[in-house]
Amino acid sequence: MYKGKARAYTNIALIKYWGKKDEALILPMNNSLSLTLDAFYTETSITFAEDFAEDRFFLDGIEQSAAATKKISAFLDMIRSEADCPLYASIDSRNFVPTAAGLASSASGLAALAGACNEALNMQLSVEELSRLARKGSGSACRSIYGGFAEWQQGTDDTSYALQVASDDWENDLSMIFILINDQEKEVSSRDGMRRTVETSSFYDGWLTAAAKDLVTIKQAIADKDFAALGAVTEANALKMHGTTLAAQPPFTYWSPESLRAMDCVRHIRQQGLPCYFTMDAGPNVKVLCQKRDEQAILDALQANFTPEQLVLAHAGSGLTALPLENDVPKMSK
Ligand code: 2P0
Repeated sequence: MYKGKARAYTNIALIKYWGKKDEALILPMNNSLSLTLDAFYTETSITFAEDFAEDRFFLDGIEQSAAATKKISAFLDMIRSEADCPLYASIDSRNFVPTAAGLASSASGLAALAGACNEALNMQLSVEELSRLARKGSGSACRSIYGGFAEWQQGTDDTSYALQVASDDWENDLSMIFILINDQEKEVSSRDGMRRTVETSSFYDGWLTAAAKDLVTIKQAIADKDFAALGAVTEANALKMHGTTLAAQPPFTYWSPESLRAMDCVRHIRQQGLPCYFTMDAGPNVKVLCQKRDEQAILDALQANFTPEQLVLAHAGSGLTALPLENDVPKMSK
């Protein structure tokens, strides 16, 4: 029996990953850049054992469906082959989220699973190798290997992984406030949404051109520690990503009326002189990027429009961490 445990924090892309050039390998159409956050994380333990007859996957203590387990098994098959381990596994994954707001993240989940396997099977992977492995489970997971800012470089199967973006710890001056809009299951999953957009959106070429330019702009903003430039390009990039969905066939959007209200609110607060900028992912929640020194004033302003339960404050989080095991179970020997 081999056992390992790891924790990974979720990340929010400031320059979005939106579209795959290879669905099976999870290779993206564009580079993306994210900030890892401390508010949401996943802890996963995995046990590989001789007497297991199949893989079993428990999320927050509840055994998951055959379909969900199959996805995890496909990921584990790749690891079993790389680590030369034929054993089935039991996975116990716990999502730590402040409310039941539908924010469980495949990024933290797959990064934590990659980390737990690395521990259990004593794979001794470098951070780049861990990032590459996590990518094959879920694209955005490759960025959660790192704390702070990370850039996922498109690459090929061997070279597509994230790297740390040096920032001289500037991320510790930043905050992100989540405005939780609803916890409904989304109508179009990010996987389906990306595919439909790549295949049918007449705005997609424009997205690719813009994302490449936005990446250059944001890296300069990080190097200069220029918050206004960072925020402006973050907000503009999210709007461009969401623009592509309106030109897809059939068209769709992740925005709800409440999302629009939140975006207006952020613009209004900014016009009042408090620098803050929004971003959105494949769902209706709005995330507000600001500087730590302004976070309380911005929270106060948001509280005029949203309930305290809807607002969750986050700061920069750390990278993938191996966790000690509860009892003394050996790792696989190298
Ligand atoms: C991102 N999103 O960069 C973008 C922005 C959603 C919008 O990465 O298919 O769960 O597993 O690679 O990583 C969400 O997609 O998708 C995502 P898969 P993933 O954060």
